[in-house]
Amino acid sequence: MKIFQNLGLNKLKEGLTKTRINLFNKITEVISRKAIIDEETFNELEAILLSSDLGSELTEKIISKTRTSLLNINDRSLENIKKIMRDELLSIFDKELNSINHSEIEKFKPYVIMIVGVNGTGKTTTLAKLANKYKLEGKKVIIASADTFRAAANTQLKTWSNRVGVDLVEVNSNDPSSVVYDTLNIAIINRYDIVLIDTAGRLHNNLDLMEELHKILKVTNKLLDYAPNEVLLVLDSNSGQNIIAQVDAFNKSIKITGLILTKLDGTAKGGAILQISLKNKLRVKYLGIGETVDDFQEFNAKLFIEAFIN
Ligand SMILES: Nc1nc2c(ncn2[C@@H]2O[C@H](COP(=O)(O)OP(=O)(O)O)[C@@H](O)[C@H]2O)c(=O)[nH]1
Ligand SMILES: [Mg+2]
Repeated sequence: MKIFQNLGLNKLKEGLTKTRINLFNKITEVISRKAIIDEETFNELEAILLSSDLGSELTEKIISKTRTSLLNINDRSLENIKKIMRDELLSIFDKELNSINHSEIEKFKPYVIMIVGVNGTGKTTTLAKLANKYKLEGKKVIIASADTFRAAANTQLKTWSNRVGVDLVEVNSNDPSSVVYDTLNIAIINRYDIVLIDTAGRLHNNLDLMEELHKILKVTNKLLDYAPNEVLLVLDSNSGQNIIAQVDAFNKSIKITGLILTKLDGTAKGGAILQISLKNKLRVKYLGIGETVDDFQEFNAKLFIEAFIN
């Protein structure tokens, strides 16, 4: 277990390499250049945190805490300054957002998860990763291929379902809600544990597409009054501040229950997710750190923040 955790942390660190090197180099540069820590240092630290997309509110809190702590503490080493920043960030998270409640899943059969997000963020890949995770946990998993918008989408999902070894129903329809209807019926009759619904990459300013999401929700709700159990919004970490607009738009239109951040392996701006999660009181549930089904982790604020300001 310990080895596994270390592996996970290393992978996360690897994934956050760009963000970390970016932050680390800049912070080191600012601190070691100065003989004393003065107001200018704090301004520079503030600018560094802002550049990683932490946002002004969160940055302000961290800087203000660092300033007061340093007034009372003699140790002004780089290590200590980073520790103060890390601890403050973590305490904000601990107060606001606790960890995932896994026992919920056992209470529903099937437990229905819908994956949404704009085009290319990694919805289908993430769905495959989730399918793999649940399959490995011994769950009976079925996929609803409700991205009927793109011809290649179903083929992509079919390939994933074969590779992972979970089921996908072929529904001969271009209507996403009828794909969901048929898949859910099969899931109910055959006592599946988990239904994963893939959806089309919708532009968040495209009302027609949002309308389509509503139709899927309606059908789901008609068959199972408690469903969907989760609506997970997939965000590409390369999008930087733009993910704020995406969360706002989706959250306005449908009730998002959690966030998944993908492509952390290729960005220097991992901070935006912390900002968004706090602002919207939305839990980050998983992280995507590569293209294979294993490049997937449950979000752990402590590990994330440690890898972030290392
Ligand atoms: N590096 C990296 N690539 C990813 C990750 N997640 C998805 N991708 C890639 O992003 C591209 C779009 O993914 P896809 O799942 O088809 O996005 P969708 O349009 O939202 O369904 C594909 O090339 C994926 O392999 C990730 O965590 N890291
Ligand atoms: Mg897709």
